[in-house]
Amino acid sequence: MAESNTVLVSMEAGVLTLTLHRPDKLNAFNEEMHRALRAGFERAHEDTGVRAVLLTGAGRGFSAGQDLGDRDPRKADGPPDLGRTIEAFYNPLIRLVRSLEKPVVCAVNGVAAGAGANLAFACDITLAARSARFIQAFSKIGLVPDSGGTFTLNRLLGEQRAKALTMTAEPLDATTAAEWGLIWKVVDDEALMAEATALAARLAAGPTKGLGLTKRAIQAASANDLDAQLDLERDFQREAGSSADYAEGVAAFLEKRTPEFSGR
Ligand code: LHQ
Repeated sequence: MAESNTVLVSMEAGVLTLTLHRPDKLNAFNEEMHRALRAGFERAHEDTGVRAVLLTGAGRGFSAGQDLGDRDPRKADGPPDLGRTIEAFYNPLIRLVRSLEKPVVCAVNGVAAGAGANLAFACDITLAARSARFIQAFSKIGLVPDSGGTFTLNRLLGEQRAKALTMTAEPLDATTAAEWGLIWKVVDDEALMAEATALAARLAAGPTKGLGLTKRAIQAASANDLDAQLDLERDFQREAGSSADYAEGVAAFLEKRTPEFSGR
Protein backbone atom coordinates (compact mmCIF):
# COMPACT_ATOMS: atom_id res chain seq x y z
CA MET A 1 0.00 0.00 0.00
CA ALA A 2 1.37 3.44 -0.94
CA GLU A 3 2.52 5.37 2.12
CA SER A 4 0.86 8.74 2.64
CA ASN A 5 0.50 10.86 5.72
CA THR A 6 -2.89 12.11 4.48
CA VAL A 7 -4.49 8.95 5.87
CA LEU A 8 -3.10 7.38 9.04
CA VAL A 9 -3.44 3.61 9.02
CA SER A 10 -3.27 1.30 12.01
CA MET A 11 -4.35 -2.26 12.64
CA GLU A 12 -5.23 -3.79 15.97
CA ALA A 13 -7.27 -6.85 16.87
CA GLY A 14 -8.75 -7.14 13.38
CA VAL A 15 -9.76 -3.46 13.21
CA LEU A 16 -8.21 -1.40 10.43
CA THR A 17 -8.37 2.22 11.55
CA LEU A 18 -8.21 4.84 8.79
CA THR A 19 -7.80 8.41 10.00
CA LEU A 20 -8.23 11.24 7.49
CA HIS A 21 -5.25 13.44 8.14
CA ARG A 22 -5.20 16.92 6.65
CA PRO A 23 -6.24 18.64 9.86
CA ASP A 24 -5.29 22.17 8.77
CA LYS A 25 -7.82 21.78 5.91
CA LEU A 26 -10.45 20.03 8.03
CA ASN A 27 -9.45 16.83 6.18
CA ALA A 28 -10.71 18.11 2.82
CA PHE A 29 -10.07 15.62 0.02
CA ASN A 30 -7.21 16.14 -2.38
CA GLU A 31 -6.14 13.44 -4.81
CA GLU A 32 -3.42 12.14 -2.52
CA MET A 33 -5.88 11.64 0.34
CA HIS A 34 -8.31 9.95 -2.04
CA ARG A 35 -5.64 7.53 -3.20
CA ALA A 36 -4.56 6.77 0.35
CA LEU A 37 -8.12 6.19 1.55
CA ARG A 38 -8.89 4.01 -1.43
CA ALA A 39 -5.77 1.95 -0.71
CA GLY A 40 -6.98 1.51 2.87
CA PHE A 41 -10.37 0.22 1.77
CA GLU A 42 -8.77 -2.01 -0.89
CA ARG A 43 -6.63 -3.53 1.83
CA ALA A 44 -9.77 -4.08 3.90
CA HIS A 45 -11.28 -5.96 0.96
CA GLU A 46 -8.24 -8.15 0.36
CA ASP A 47 -6.73 -8.77 3.80
CA THR A 48 -8.58 -11.55 5.62
CA GLY A 49 -7.00 -10.33 8.87
CA VAL A 50 -9.10 -7.16 8.60
CA ARG A 51 -12.52 -7.91 10.09
CA ALA A 52 -13.82 -4.37 10.60
CA VAL A 53 -12.87 -0.83 9.56
CA LEU A 54 -12.98 2.29 11.71
CA LEU A 55 -13.00 5.57 9.77
CA THR A 56 -12.44 8.90 11.50
CA GLY A 57 -10.74 12.28 11.09
CA ALA A 58 -7.79 13.99 12.74
CA GLY A 59 -8.15 17.34 14.44
CA ARG A 60 -11.38 19.31 14.88
CA GLY A 61 -13.13 18.15 11.70
CA PHE A 62 -14.16 14.85 10.13
CA SER A 63 -13.95 16.07 6.52
CA ALA A 64 -14.89 19.30 4.73
CA GLY A 65 -15.43 17.39 1.46
CA GLN A 66 -13.56 18.26 -1.71
CA ASP A 67 -10.54 20.53 -1.30
CA LEU A 68 -11.90 23.46 -3.28
CA GLY A 69 -8.43 24.85 -3.91
CA ASP A 70 -7.75 21.71 -5.95
CA ARG A 71 -10.84 22.18 -8.15
CA ASP A 72 -10.77 25.93 -8.69
CA PRO A 73 -12.85 26.78 -11.80
CA ARG A 74 -10.97 30.07 -12.25
CA LYS A 75 -7.81 28.31 -13.40
CA ALA A 76 -6.36 29.43 -16.73
CA ASP A 77 -7.07 26.12 -18.47
CA GLY A 78 -10.81 26.43 -17.79
CA PRO A 79 -13.15 24.80 -15.30
CA PRO A 80 -12.22 21.26 -14.27
CA ASP A 81 -14.39 18.33 -15.39
CA LEU A 82 -16.02 17.48 -12.09
CA GLY A 83 -17.73 14.44 -13.60
CA ARG A 84 -14.28 13.04 -14.14
CA THR A 85 -13.35 13.75 -10.52
CA ILE A 86 -16.47 11.98 -9.33
CA GLU A 87 -15.87 9.01 -11.63
CA ALA A 88 -12.21 8.72 -10.72
CA PHE A 89 -12.37 9.31 -6.97
CA TYR A 90 -15.69 9.68 -5.15
CA ASN A 91 -17.75 6.97 -6.84
CA PRO A 92 -15.08 4.26 -6.45
CA LEU A 93 -14.68 5.22 -2.78
CA ILE A 94 -18.38 4.94 -1.99
CA ARG A 95 -18.58 1.66 -3.91
CA LEU A 96 -15.63 0.26 -1.94
CA VAL A 97 -17.30 1.17 1.36
CA ARG A 98 -20.68 -0.25 0.42
CA SER A 99 -19.37 -3.45 -1.19
CA LEU A 100 -16.96 -4.33 1.63
CA GLU A 101 -18.39 -7.44 3.30
CA LYS A 102 -17.16 -6.30 6.68
CA PRO A 103 -18.56 -3.67 9.03
CA VAL A 104 -17.42 -0.09 8.52
CA VAL A 105 -17.78 2.02 11.68
CA CYS A 106 -17.47 5.78 11.25
CA ALA A 107 -16.61 8.14 14.10
CA VAL A 108 -17.52 11.68 13.07
CA ASN A 109 -15.29 13.72 15.33
CA GLY A 110 -16.32 17.18 14.07
CA VAL A 111 -17.78 19.00 11.11
CA ALA A 112 -18.61 16.88 8.07
CA ALA A 113 -19.41 18.87 4.93
CA GLY A 114 -20.18 18.03 1.31
CA ALA A 115 -18.71 14.69 0.29
CA GLY A 116 -17.38 14.36 3.85
CA ALA A 117 -20.93 14.21 5.21
CA ASN A 118 -22.11 11.77 2.57
CA LEU A 119 -19.12 9.50 3.12
CA ALA A 120 -20.07 9.34 6.81
CA PHE A 121 -23.68 8.47 5.89
CA ALA A 122 -22.48 5.70 3.52
CA CYS A 123 -20.72 3.85 6.35
CA ASP A 124 -22.50 1.01 8.11
CA ILE A 125 -22.62 2.31 11.68
CA THR A 126 -21.92 6.00 12.15
CA LEU A 127 -21.37 7.60 15.53
CA ALA A 128 -20.87 11.33 15.94
CA ALA A 129 -19.45 13.59 18.61
CA ARG A 130 -22.16 15.70 20.20
CA SER A 131 -20.49 18.84 18.80
CA ALA A 132 -20.32 17.50 15.22
CA ARG A 133 -22.49 18.93 12.48
CA PHE A 134 -23.36 17.82 8.96
CA ILE A 135 -23.58 20.27 6.07
CA GLN A 136 -24.76 19.54 2.53
CA ALA A 137 -22.47 22.36 1.40
CA PHE A 138 -22.83 21.66 -2.32
CA SER A 139 -25.58 24.19 -2.99
CA LYS A 140 -23.49 26.98 -1.46
CA ILE A 141 -21.12 26.67 -4.40
CA GLY A 142 -23.59 25.83 -7.14
CA LEU A 143 -23.05 22.06 -7.10
CA VAL A 144 -25.30 19.08 -6.57
CA PRO A 145 -24.90 16.47 -3.82
CA ASP A 146 -22.58 13.58 -4.64
CA SER A 147 -20.95 10.60 -2.93
CA GLY A 148 -24.33 8.88 -2.83
CA GLY A 149 -25.98 11.75 -0.94
CA THR A 150 -29.11 11.90 -3.08
CA PHE A 151 -29.50 8.13 -2.69
CA THR A 152 -28.82 7.98 1.02
CA LEU A 153 -30.66 11.11 2.14
CA ASN A 154 -33.73 10.29 0.10
CA ARG A 155 -33.94 6.75 1.47
CA LEU A 156 -33.20 7.65 5.06
CA LEU A 157 -35.11 10.92 5.31
CA GLY A 158 -37.67 11.11 2.51
CA GLU A 159 -37.90 13.84 -0.09
CA GLN A 160 -38.85 16.82 2.08
CA ARG A 161 -35.92 16.63 4.48
CA ALA A 162 -33.54 15.52 1.73
CA LYS A 163 -34.45 18.47 -0.45
CA ALA A 164 -34.45 21.01 2.37
CA LEU A 165 -31.06 19.92 3.69
CA THR A 166 -29.45 19.91 0.26
CA MET A 167 -31.05 23.08 -1.10
CA THR A 168 -30.52 25.22 2.01
CA ALA A 169 -27.18 23.74 3.15
CA GLU A 170 -28.31 24.44 6.71
CA PRO A 171 -26.08 22.61 9.20
CA LEU A 172 -27.67 19.60 10.88
CA ASP A 173 -26.55 19.00 14.45
CA ALA A 174 -25.50 15.50 15.49
CA THR A 175 -28.43 14.99 17.85
CA THR A 176 -30.97 15.73 15.11
CA ALA A 177 -29.03 13.56 12.65
CA ALA A 178 -29.41 10.67 15.10
CA GLU A 179 -33.10 11.42 15.76
CA TRP A 180 -33.71 11.41 12.01
CA GLY A 181 -31.92 8.08 11.53
CA LEU A 182 -29.03 9.45 9.48
CA ILE A 183 -26.52 8.12 12.00
CA TRP A 184 -26.58 5.47 14.70
CA LYS A 185 -25.89 7.57 17.78
CA VAL A 186 -24.40 10.65 19.39
CA VAL A 187 -21.61 10.32 21.93
CA ASP A 188 -20.04 12.92 24.22
CA ASP A 189 -17.02 14.39 22.42
CA GLU A 190 -14.45 13.03 24.86
CA ALA A 191 -15.97 9.52 24.76
CA LEU A 192 -16.34 9.22 20.97
CA MET A 193 -13.13 7.44 20.04
CA ALA A 194 -13.25 5.00 22.96
CA GLU A 195 -16.83 4.07 22.14
CA ALA A 196 -16.25 3.78 18.38
CA THR A 197 -13.07 1.75 18.89
CA ALA A 198 -14.82 -0.62 21.30
CA LEU A 199 -17.70 -1.08 18.86
CA ALA A 200 -15.35 -1.80 15.94
CA ALA A 201 -13.37 -4.27 18.09
CA ARG A 202 -16.57 -6.01 19.18
CA LEU A 203 -17.69 -6.38 15.56
CA ALA A 204 -14.22 -7.57 14.47
CA ALA A 205 -14.38 -10.31 17.09
CA GLY A 206 -17.85 -11.30 15.89
CA PRO A 207 -19.07 -13.70 13.19
CA THR A 208 -17.84 -11.40 10.43
CA LYS A 209 -18.88 -13.73 7.60
CA GLY A 210 -22.48 -13.43 8.78
CA LEU A 211 -22.12 -9.71 9.43
CA GLY A 212 -20.92 -9.20 5.86
CA LEU A 213 -23.92 -11.13 4.51
CA THR A 214 -26.20 -9.09 6.79
CA LYS A 215 -24.78 -5.87 5.32
CA ARG A 216 -25.38 -7.13 1.79
CA ALA A 217 -28.92 -8.22 2.60
CA ILE A 218 -29.92 -4.91 4.14
CA GLN A 219 -28.42 -2.95 1.29
CA ALA A 220 -30.20 -5.15 -1.27
CA ALA A 221 -33.58 -4.65 0.41
CA SER A 222 -34.33 -1.22 -1.02
CA ALA A 223 -34.12 -2.53 -4.59
CA ASN A 224 -36.06 -5.76 -3.94
CA ASP A 225 -39.70 -6.63 -3.39
CA LEU A 226 -40.58 -8.90 -0.47
CA ASP A 227 -40.44 -12.10 -2.51
CA ALA A 228 -36.99 -11.33 -3.88
CA GLN A 229 -35.76 -10.38 -0.42
CA LEU A 230 -37.16 -13.58 1.13
CA ASP A 231 -35.31 -15.59 -1.53
CA LEU A 232 -32.13 -13.66 -0.81
CA GLU A 233 -32.49 -14.31 2.93
CA ARG A 234 -32.89 -18.03 2.21
CA ASP A 235 -29.70 -18.07 0.13
CA PHE A 236 -27.69 -16.03 2.60
CA GLN A 237 -28.90 -18.13 5.53
CA ARG A 238 -27.83 -21.25 3.67
CA GLU A 239 -24.37 -19.73 3.27
CA ALA A 240 -24.18 -18.54 6.89
CA GLY A 241 -25.41 -21.92 8.08
CA SER A 242 -22.41 -23.63 6.57
CA SER A 243 -19.93 -21.26 8.23
CA ALA A 244 -17.50 -22.21 10.98
CA ASP A 245 -18.94 -19.33 13.00
CA TYR A 246 -22.43 -20.85 13.02
CA ALA A 247 -20.99 -24.14 14.29
CA GLU A 248 -19.01 -22.28 16.94
CA GLY A 249 -21.96 -20.07 17.92
CA VAL A 250 -24.29 -22.99 18.48
CA ALA A 251 -21.61 -25.04 20.27
CA ALA A 252 -20.80 -22.15 22.59
CA PHE A 253 -24.48 -21.59 23.36
CA LEU A 254 -25.09 -25.24 24.19
CA GLU A 255 -21.88 -25.46 26.23
CA LYS A 256 -22.74 -22.19 28.05
CA ARG A 257 -19.48 -20.48 27.11
CA THR A 258 -18.46 -17.37 25.14
CA PRO A 259 -18.05 -18.11 21.41
CA GLU A 260 -14.74 -17.58 19.67
CA PHE A 261 -15.63 -16.50 16.16
CA SER A 262 -13.07 -16.71 13.36
CA GLY A 263 -14.92 -14.87 10.59
CA ARG A 264 -15.02 -18.05 8.49
C1 LHQ B 1 -10.95 24.05 3.21
C2 LHQ B 1 -12.16 23.39 2.92
C3 LHQ B 1 -12.37 22.85 1.64
C4 LHQ B 1 -10.25 23.64 1.08
C5 LHQ B 1 -12.23 24.06 4.96
N1 LHQ B 1 -11.38 23.02 0.75
N2 LHQ B 1 -10.00 24.16 2.28
C6 LHQ B 1 -16.78 16.78 -5.56
C7 LHQ B 1 -16.14 16.86 -6.83
C8 LHQ B 1 -15.39 17.96 -7.23
C9 LHQ B 1 -15.48 19.19 -6.84
C10 LHQ B 1 -16.30 19.72 -5.86
O1 LHQ B 1 -16.85 19.01 -4.84
C11 LHQ B 1 -17.12 17.73 -4.71
C12 LHQ B 1 -17.81 17.35 -3.50
C13 LHQ B 1 -17.81 18.32 -2.37
O2 LHQ B 1 -17.42 17.93 -1.30
S1 LHQ B 1 -18.43 19.89 -2.62
C14 LHQ B 1 -18.36 20.61 -1.03
C15 LHQ B 1 -16.99 21.11 -0.69
N3 LHQ B 1 -16.94 21.59 0.66
C16 LHQ B 1 -17.39 22.77 1.05
O3 LHQ B 1 -17.94 23.55 0.28
C17 LHQ B 1 -17.17 23.14 2.49
C18 LHQ B 1 -16.24 24.32 2.60
N4 LHQ B 1 -15.91 24.57 3.99
C19 LHQ B 1 -16.73 25.23 4.83
O4 LHQ B 1 -17.81 25.63 4.49
C20 LHQ B 1 -16.23 25.44 6.22
O5 LHQ B 1 -14.84 25.29 6.22
C21 LHQ B 1 -16.84 24.48 7.25
C22 LHQ B 1 -18.33 24.82 7.44
C23 LHQ B 1 -16.70 23.02 6.81
C24 LHQ B 1 -16.11 24.64 8.59
O6 LHQ B 1 -16.11 26.00 8.94
P1 LHQ B 1 -15.12 26.51 10.10
O7 LHQ B 1 -15.23 25.61 11.27
O8 LHQ B 1 -15.43 27.95 10.28
O9 LHQ B 1 -13.63 26.32 9.53
P2 LHQ B 1 -12.88 27.21 8.42
O10 LHQ B 1 -13.82 27.56 7.32
O11 LHQ B 1 -12.13 28.31 9.09
O12 LHQ B 1 -11.85 26.13 7.82
C25 LHQ B 1 -10.59 25.83 8.45
C26 LHQ B 1 -9.55 25.75 7.38
O13 LHQ B 1 -9.87 24.67 6.51
C27 LHQ B 1 -9.52 27.02 6.51
O14 LHQ B 1 -8.19 27.21 6.10
P3 LHQ B 1 -7.33 28.46 6.68
O15 LHQ B 1 -6.02 28.34 5.96
O16 LHQ B 1 -8.09 29.69 6.37
O17 LHQ B 1 -7.23 28.18 8.16
C28 LHQ B 1 -10.35 26.63 5.33
O18 LHQ B 1 -10.04 27.35 4.17
C29 LHQ B 1 -9.98 25.16 5.17
N5 LHQ B 1 -11.02 24.43 4.48
N6 LHQ B 1 -12.93 23.45 4.04
N7 LHQ B 1 -13.48 22.18 1.32
